[in-house]
Amino acid sequence: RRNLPLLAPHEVKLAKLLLSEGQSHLFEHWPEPGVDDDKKRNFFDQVCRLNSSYPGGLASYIQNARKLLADSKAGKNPYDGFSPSVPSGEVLTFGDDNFVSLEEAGVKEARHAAFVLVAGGLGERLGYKGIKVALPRETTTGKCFLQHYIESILALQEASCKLVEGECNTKIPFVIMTSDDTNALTVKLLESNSYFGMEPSQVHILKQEKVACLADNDARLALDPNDKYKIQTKPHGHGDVHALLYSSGLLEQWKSTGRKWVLFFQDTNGLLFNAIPSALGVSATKGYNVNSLAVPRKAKEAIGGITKLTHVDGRTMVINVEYNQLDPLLRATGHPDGDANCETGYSPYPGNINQLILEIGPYMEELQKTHVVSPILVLLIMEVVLSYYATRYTDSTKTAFKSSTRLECMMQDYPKTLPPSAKVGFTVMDAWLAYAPVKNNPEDAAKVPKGNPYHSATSGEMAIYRANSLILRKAGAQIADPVIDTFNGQEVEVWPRITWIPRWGLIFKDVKAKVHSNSSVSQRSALVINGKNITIQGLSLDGTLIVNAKDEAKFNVTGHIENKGWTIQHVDHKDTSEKEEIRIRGFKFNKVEQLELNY
Ligand code: UGB
Repeated sequence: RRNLPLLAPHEVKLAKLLLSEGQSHLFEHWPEPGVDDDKKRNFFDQVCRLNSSYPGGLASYIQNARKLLADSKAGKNPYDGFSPSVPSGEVLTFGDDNFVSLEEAGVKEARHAAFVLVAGGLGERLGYKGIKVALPRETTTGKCFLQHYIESILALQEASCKLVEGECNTKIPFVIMTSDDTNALTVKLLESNSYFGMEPSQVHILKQEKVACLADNDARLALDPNDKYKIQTKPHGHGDVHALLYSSGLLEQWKSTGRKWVLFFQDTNGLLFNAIPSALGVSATKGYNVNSLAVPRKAKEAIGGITKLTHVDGRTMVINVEYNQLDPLLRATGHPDGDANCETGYSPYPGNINQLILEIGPYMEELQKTHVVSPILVLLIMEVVLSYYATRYTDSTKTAFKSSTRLECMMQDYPKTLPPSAKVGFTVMDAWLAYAPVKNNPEDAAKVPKGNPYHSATSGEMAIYRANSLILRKAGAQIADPVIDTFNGQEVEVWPRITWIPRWGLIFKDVKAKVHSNSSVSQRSALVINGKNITIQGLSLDGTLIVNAKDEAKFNVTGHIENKGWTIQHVDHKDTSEKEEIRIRGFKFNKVEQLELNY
């Protein structure tokens, strides 16, 4: 009180709140009134924001934190009473009849969907300075992730609308959750590129707020190391998306206009839209309230494992167990090898790729119910696990943290709030088709155990070429085998650099209809298909070919095309003369010669 300047009534209230929650240390270093008064007022502005952005306010945040930190210190197992077993789900095989009919069912449903991209994360593991959605998905065309996502949603919208008799004006809503770390750059990227062809009214930005960091087990708030009048803050995890969708009114609006599905996805998976149509088809045909996408998982891979948990009282749930918790859980429940591969060479627990499809009706009802009972219940249920995830101690006494911690919540924990009657399922697809995130920096990627995926910019781009080559092969074309090369210390397969716009090859049936088996592409080739109605018949490509056809223009690519093409040049990740987005992938193209056809 001695050090406080004259405060407004709401500031007095906040000061009292902090003091009653054991936070007097925040004021201890404050000089007498008259000194730094502006900074002190700014401090209260920040406290006010932190107080209003967390359900139940700061007091609730601090109390939750204290409880979770005590549990963590006591080594309480978040899965106490549960034993894990391998769940059963839908396992799809790319290109077979079941897959093709699920894709068609998914496209039909797409006009009733809304897409939600969680893109508030800092990308600490990648260490890239910009926002991750602005990174090129591949550098043959240089199109960024966000452009690819938007073009994919628009292609789905167009294809889905075509299936409706009469007029269809559906505009699939697209939500991007940002944070203070990503918001301005995301908005700028959209605005400076005319929303990549999407109508601006289709795009909704929801910004998540950060939460206060915690300095010790008493949940004393941490001060910013660079500013003693500021509380240090960090993102609260992707789980914020549920509360934001609910409180923004978007869910209500979607439900009242007949939308049926919400699809959540992450910032840098360039293969994701290969999996969306069939997975949505699974949700629709199986009537799943929740459908998580999964891929075969290598033991110890940094993706969560989808696990069936059975409680001693008989309750069961199918849920993601985060990658750092699966091993201890297995060891504690009679599996001495912990998180290990089985005879297939993979972990028996499918890997969660954090692509969720929720049925809007039950989702909305659940959030409404939980909101009415207690606005913080959803968060609480989801946060229980996360204090374990975020807190690292300096030693076994568990008194000091390696760095300040905070509560976090994860979007895939949503099913934990559901009653046992909910229809929760998952769909497994091949990783080559569905999952190639860009999460790890070159140094860390190079240390990944041999055989496990790198999840780097290098592997993320090479995975696109591999997937597209394999899809064309399945469609009958002769695509040359890859060569093995090493970039930034990572050994990868280098397939022909084949890319296409989503309108060209949204589902396998489209690709099959446009590619004839008498076509071939050599390993050193690059092929860019940039037009909806381009067909490939009798093409023999050995070099670089870019085909552009406007709008609905029909164009058949044929004949033998040979040129010097684009060679691949190695780039060292430490070579600062190259742009960061090139350095992190470890290669660039030397565009020696190409043929560009415009129609
Ligand atoms: N994100 C936010 O929008 N806000 C935040 O506060 C934090 C993140 P990471 P993570 O698919 O490989 C997840 O950091 O959390 C966004 C799953 O939990 O890339 O380590 C962020 O922008 C895990 O089970 O991943 O691990 C990004 O788009 C596993 O499935 C997304 O959230 C793993 O992803 C994910 O953030 C995976």
